Amino acid sequence: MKIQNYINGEFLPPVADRWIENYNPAIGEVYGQIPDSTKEDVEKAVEAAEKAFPSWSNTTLTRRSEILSKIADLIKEKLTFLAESESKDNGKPVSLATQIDIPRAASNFQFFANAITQFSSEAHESVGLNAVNFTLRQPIGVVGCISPWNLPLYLFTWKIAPAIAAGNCVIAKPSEVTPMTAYLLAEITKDAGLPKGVLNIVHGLGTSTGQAIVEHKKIKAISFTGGTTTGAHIARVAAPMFKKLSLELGGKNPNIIFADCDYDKMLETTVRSSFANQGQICLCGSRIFVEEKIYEKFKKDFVQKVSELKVGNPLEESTNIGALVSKEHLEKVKSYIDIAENEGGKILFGGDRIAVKGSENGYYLQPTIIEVASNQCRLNQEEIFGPVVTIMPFKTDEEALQLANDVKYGLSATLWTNNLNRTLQFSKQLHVGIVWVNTWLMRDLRTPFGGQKESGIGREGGFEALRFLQNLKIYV
Ligand code: TXE
Repeated sequence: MKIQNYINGEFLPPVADRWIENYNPAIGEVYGQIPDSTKEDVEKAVEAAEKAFPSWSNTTLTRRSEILSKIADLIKEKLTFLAESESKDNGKPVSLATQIDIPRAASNFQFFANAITQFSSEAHESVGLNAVNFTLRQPIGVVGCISPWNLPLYLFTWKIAPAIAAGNCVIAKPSEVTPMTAYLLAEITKDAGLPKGVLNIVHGLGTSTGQAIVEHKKIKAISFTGGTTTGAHIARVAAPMFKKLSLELGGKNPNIIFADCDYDKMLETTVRSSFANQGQICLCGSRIFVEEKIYEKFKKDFVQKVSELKVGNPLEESTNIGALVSKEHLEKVKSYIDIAENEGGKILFGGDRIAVKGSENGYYLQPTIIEVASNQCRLNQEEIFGPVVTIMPFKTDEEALQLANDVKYGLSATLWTNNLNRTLQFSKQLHVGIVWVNTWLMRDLRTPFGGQKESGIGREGGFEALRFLQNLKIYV
């Protein structure tokens, strides 16, 4: 199957007629091709977006909202097909795609369909001066959305929905590793009546197609989610053009467990926060710190629970852990297990590839738990982004806080305790964008999302996304 670019409302092959192979990670085989787009394709997309902008930015909020709602409805109607397509493209369990990824993609559109009707410019009366100051928020123009492979449609729509709701026209590039659901979304937006040129989807490699988007002078803002190294590169390219940037990058999140927590809930949630989506979520709690008093018990119980997880064909409902996204990524994750062995880490569970019956060439890895002696080891300092977690004990609150913050990333943290004072202290002092207390991965779509330190800059979600995607002007 050949995926096409979607430019100016039409499905088009890449100008240079070059193609990239698309793999099904569950079986390790090519099942399609995607455009290897060049600058010329991006140029065509920008022309279409520029042409569509005057009309789209003047389209009433009611109409924009209707179209976004319709897109949400169509995603829901096609839930099963989209979930199966996502699972095949990415290797994630179809159950996860059905319960989380695809419903969230629909919610992203529905949320911004509503939010845009409640979003407003502001006016401030200068009392006594006989003047009113208007703070006008206007769409930027053509914006770029670049998304990763871990939550393909979920993160693609997380960027596109607010961008078009805010009145912009979009050049979007999904990850070349997982292009399928973005391709399917194009048809959906067409059926929902989104005018041609408002959303243009250009497929291809990061270093060529993505680079062309970031370099294009007429693309005034970039919303990017991906690796920290790529984010730093994008910032360097975009800075001389003074583009607006929102960068949601990597994480190496602490999961801090105190003896006074609700143990059973903590254990069950920690299995999820460690291995959901094969550990390929920037919010996974990959560094587990456990209060010494319960360390040995936790170790035993955690290993037991994790050993019960079923690694297997992602299309089987009973599968807990599917395939990693690509061969390259599997090798990268596996290399960290080798590093652990050299660094003196002790593998408590897992560490090996798995040959799943009937899919022996798929990219499967056992969920892996490694006990480390120091937070300074590479395993605790670098983002592995796979089904690998480390554990180590701590004695005091001060030590736990120090360990949690002693890393270059600052995306999220999870805290397990029933002590209110400790909760308040940690929530204030953790250097992260989101702290979960006695829960994980729960977030109201109205809240601003993003990280500190090398986890990125800017906030997306709720009105923050709309603020980022509009320009401000004051007139008096
Ligand atoms: O991501 P990239 P990769 C982390 C994770 C992973 C590592 C590398 O640790 O192992 O990053 O993954 C596009 N200009 N995360 O290499 O390269 C690319 O095509 C413009 C964390 O797959 O950052 C894709 O669409 N675009 C993360 C997107 O950027 C470029 C999710 C992300 O790819 C580009 C994914 C360029 N020069 C990986 N180079 C998270 N925070 O959730 C690449 N791209």
